[in-house]
Amino acid sequence: MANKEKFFITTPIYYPSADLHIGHTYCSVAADVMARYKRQKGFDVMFVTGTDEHGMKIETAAKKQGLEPMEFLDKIVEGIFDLWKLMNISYDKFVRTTDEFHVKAIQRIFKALYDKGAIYKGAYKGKYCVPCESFWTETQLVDGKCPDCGREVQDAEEEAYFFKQSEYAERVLKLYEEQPDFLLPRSRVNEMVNNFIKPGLEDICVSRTTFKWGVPVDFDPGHVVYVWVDALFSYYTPLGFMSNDADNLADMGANPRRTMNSDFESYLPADAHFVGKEIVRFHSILWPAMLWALDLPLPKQVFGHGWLVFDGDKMSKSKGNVVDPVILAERYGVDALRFFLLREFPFGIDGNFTNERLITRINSDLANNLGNLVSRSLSMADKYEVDTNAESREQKSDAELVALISETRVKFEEQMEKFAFQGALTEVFNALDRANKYIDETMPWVLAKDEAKRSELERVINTLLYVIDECSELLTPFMPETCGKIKAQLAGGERSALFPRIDIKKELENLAQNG
Ligand code: ME8
Repeated sequence: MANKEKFFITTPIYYPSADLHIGHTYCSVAADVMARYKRQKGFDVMFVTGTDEHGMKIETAAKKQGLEPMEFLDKIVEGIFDLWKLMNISYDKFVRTTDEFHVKAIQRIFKALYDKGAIYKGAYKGKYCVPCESFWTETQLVDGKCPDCGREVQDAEEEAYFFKQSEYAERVLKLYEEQPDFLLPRSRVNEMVNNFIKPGLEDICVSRTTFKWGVPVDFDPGHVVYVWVDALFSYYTPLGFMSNDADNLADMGANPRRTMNSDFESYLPADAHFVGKEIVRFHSILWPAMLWALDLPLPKQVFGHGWLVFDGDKMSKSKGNVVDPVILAERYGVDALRFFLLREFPFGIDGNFTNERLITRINSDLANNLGNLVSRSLSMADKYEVDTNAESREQKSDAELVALISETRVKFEEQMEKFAFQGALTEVFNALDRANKYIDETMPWVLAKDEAKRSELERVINTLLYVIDECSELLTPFMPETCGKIKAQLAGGERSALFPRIDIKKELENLAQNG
């Protein structure tokens, strides 16, 4: 274990202000696929996710329901555990920012930044967007509203601590220049430079006194730490960063992935942070600056993915136009949903979610292409009693398809390393397509009628099983359960259809009737 190459990946820690929707699921599925892919390649993977539980937004949401914040949070977080279990999200650590070890670590981090002179006390005057938990200056507002979400902002003035973000403008620019892959897709770099750095990077207010639901600044009672400082360091605190053994013994609940070990700091820094495009600025400006202030190495990559939109509008808990992943997973299967999310939408740009697209994709790729290939090939192997011993499969296979598979594997990995999930899946499905055509071309049912063609028949069937086996290995990170079933069927297990074809017309009518 000690000598294995490490891979540390994170999702954003989600606001548990309401149940999570398909947009959050999208990011967690992507990170999970990457984590599974790296594990499959032999990496020692650390996959961190969690919940961002402080701030005015949570305080307000709890109050609305007449609950104490913690009561409110526990219920929603329980639902998030269930959602990730349902979706097969193989995270290694789940951090809640209300965890005692995290709170203590954040207090130490805040003090360390203060002691180093990176944080100073001043007075804050400006605008605040409650849903985004973001401060804005007048000049940053768009038509007087929050530039991120377009909602109303409110006046805010208070004594506050500031982080000297302004000092890092040059260094951030140099980072983007010297490490062109630090922030992906590359177009996000221009957004950061033009919207935030060129207009003048300002110091950022990192404490509040107007509400209490946050990590208290222990050396200045009355102040709580700004949620983004609290949240960004939550990537590192569950690995023991700025923690100590006493904190580690803190009760982290019944979830086994919420315990701490001692050598986790060796995973730092992160290899990849997957984040939605609207929070790229925190990850590619504030986060590097705070890490520099503490003389810590930077994450290797930040990937700002697009939004899933519904009828052109961003899904959002507060707008109420959300798609529930639990309903979709129960109706169509977890793997079908996982697959659809990454096959249908290029990870770096927005994608329009519709039920029609989901069903069409399941039918075309999973039922017709993959599912048909597996069932046709296995039933022919059974019917014609072909010896399909896995060890000899490759030698007995058609050279053209063996070469195609090795090319597919190379291209697949190139795409995966760039987090281009759609591109990676396209490679695999092109190969599956080719295998389906190969059946039509070779016509095994004709070969089976002629004893003289027996070895040809065996070659064809072996080739098909070889392609299925190899493609299912590549698809495993995307569809772990389905690929497990394919492996079992290839090994002689019981035959069953993987993805039944959906009657799209009827299904859309059903959905329209049932909302
Ligand atoms: O921003 N499509 O939390 P959050 C795609 N707590 N992604 C979406 C989406 C959609 N429709 N809606 C939301 C926060 N997301 C902070 C993060 S990290 C240190 C702190 C994504 O619950 C969104 O883009 O509002 C973001 O990356 C993530 O869900 C969490 O959003």
